[in-house]
Amino acid sequence: MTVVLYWMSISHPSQVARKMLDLKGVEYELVDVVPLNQRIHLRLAGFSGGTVPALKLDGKRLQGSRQIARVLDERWPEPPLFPADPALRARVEEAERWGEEQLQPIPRRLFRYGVARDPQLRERVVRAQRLPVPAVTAQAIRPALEWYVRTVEADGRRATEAGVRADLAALPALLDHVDRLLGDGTLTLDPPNAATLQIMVSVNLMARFADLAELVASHACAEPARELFSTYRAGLPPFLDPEWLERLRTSPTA
Ligand SMILES: N[C@@H](CCC(=O)N[C@@H](CS)C(=O)NCC(=O)O)C(=O)O
Repeated sequence: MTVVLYWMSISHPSQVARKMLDLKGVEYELVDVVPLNQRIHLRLAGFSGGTVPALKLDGKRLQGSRQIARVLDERWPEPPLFPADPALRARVEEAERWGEEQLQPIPRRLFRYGVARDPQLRERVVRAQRLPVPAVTAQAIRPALEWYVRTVEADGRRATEAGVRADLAALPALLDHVDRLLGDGTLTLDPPNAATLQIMVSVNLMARFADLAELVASHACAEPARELFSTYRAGLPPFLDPEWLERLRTSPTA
């Protein structure tokens, strides 16, 4: 049996896939995909899609954190990522889908907006990723970043100013929803289910963005998110317009 995870350490759905393998106690090989090279690298490795996480399992190729969750749970049932009770399972699956479609795109979009618009942030990220000749690389990747800025995510938004401002406006209510899912037991912590992992990784990443740290810390989900993904290091210094953040602080749901 061979298990190979194609991942990027900065990618939050990649962190979910790795965490699931670790929880199941599966031995696996890790392949680091260089950021912005996903499409080429994964096609060369025989995958049909161009995103991480991607998993080779006994010759089968799987992509997407939700698909990977299901296949791993079938193959290694303990500890379970989904509850056995059908009604409970439906709740967890719905929360997981919500986490992937509504929450997961937000930190990715803010990140893309920041690195596309802020040259200093871009160079800092390039250095942190140990890409060669950082100053030159930071310039060279601009066209690719512009392409990603225009990409429409599952929630219909792009990494433009309008998209990012819509994210900031939506975020307090989304984090309140995470707290409710924790409070009503949909998101379990011991063991964490697939929805917990899918959602908490995004909460964790947003807490590591200096601009959002205060907002996230004011929610109950901040603590379990930090504990679950304590080794995930992908922070960003402030890069958003302080005026937008001021509105976030004074918005009625914040
Ligand atoms: N919803 C997918 C998202 C995967 C995804 O978009 N991964 C990003 C990194 S966080 C990626 O590889 N993007 C490359 C691209 O879209 O070309 C999942 O949960 O696996």
